[in-house]
Amino acid sequence: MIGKPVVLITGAGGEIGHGLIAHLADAGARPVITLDVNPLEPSLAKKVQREFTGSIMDKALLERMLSEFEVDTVYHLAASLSTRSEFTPVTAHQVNVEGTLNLLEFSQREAESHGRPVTFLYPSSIAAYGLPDLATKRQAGRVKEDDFNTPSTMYGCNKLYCEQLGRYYAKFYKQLAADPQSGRVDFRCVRFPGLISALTVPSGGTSDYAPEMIHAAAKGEGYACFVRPDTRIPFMAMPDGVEALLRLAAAPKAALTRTAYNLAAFNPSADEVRQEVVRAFPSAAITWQTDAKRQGIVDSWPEDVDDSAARRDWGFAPAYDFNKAFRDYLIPTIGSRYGK
Ligand code: AKB
Repeated sequence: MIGKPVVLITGAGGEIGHGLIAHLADAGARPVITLDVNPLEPSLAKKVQREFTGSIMDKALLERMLSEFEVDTVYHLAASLSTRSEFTPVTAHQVNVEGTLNLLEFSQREAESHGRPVTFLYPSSIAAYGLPDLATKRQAGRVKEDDFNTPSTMYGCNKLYCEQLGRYYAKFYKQLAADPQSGRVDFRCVRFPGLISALTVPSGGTSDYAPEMIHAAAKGEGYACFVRPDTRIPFMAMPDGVEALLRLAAAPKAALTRTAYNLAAFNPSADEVRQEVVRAFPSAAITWQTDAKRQGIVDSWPEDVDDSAARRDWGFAPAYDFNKAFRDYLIPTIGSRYGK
């Protein structure tokens, strides 16, 4: 198989992977190989050149992939999200940090053996922030990348550290060696807000209340929202998330002034999401049942982020604002998904 460079997507069966595989397959330019702990849905599997079912912790499997494929781009999407990670912090650290280290090392070795850099796309998160209290959150406004980097969750700590790990591989890897090997991994990272997909329902996250509310209403099911109505964090429609990854991957390296970029699109309160859902699905039965602990996590995330660096350096420009996301993406796509 060595010969034609391929794109590797880890965690390919997850929310972002769905959109990314479809996009890369439709573009047809690059063969895609995938790694996920679960087999891909048949509709996705037929779009990829080779599907590996296994763990990012399995070094023997990564070794096999290294020997069989020339990978020049990695989308490392596999992760344990914020709510799930709080129940099993050590496992979360293994998956989110050790797993990422395995993929960075895999990329370094791919780059060394093929003599050109591997572009490594990494989705970090607004969970990398930790605002100390609600008053600070409300005053902070659009938070910049380097402010409030004091996360309160295992997932947030993992994401923030892996941003630094990627920067280390890109700029300082083995800096004391006789023949330093940095720059082989071209690490590029976005800090995603909560993502809302019409095609998949997330699991294990804490921003999940918005997508869960929408999908429940589309299915005709009631939903008890686990955060207060005034809760506000940034969100983005999934097609903009996928487009951002592709655009950052394609950006000229010389244009990039950072390794980690904030992204933002819209930031409704939970009640504004409810109002929009009720407008689309008038029989939606949404109630409020605050889970104080999960609320504490969401309250530590910013109300909004400053994404001016992404807009300036690589032309990030989300197509969907709040109304358009509902009108042109979520409602038509979710409606047909559940036969409404
Ligand atoms: C989560 O809720 O854990 C994720 C995230 C904000 O990164 N959706």
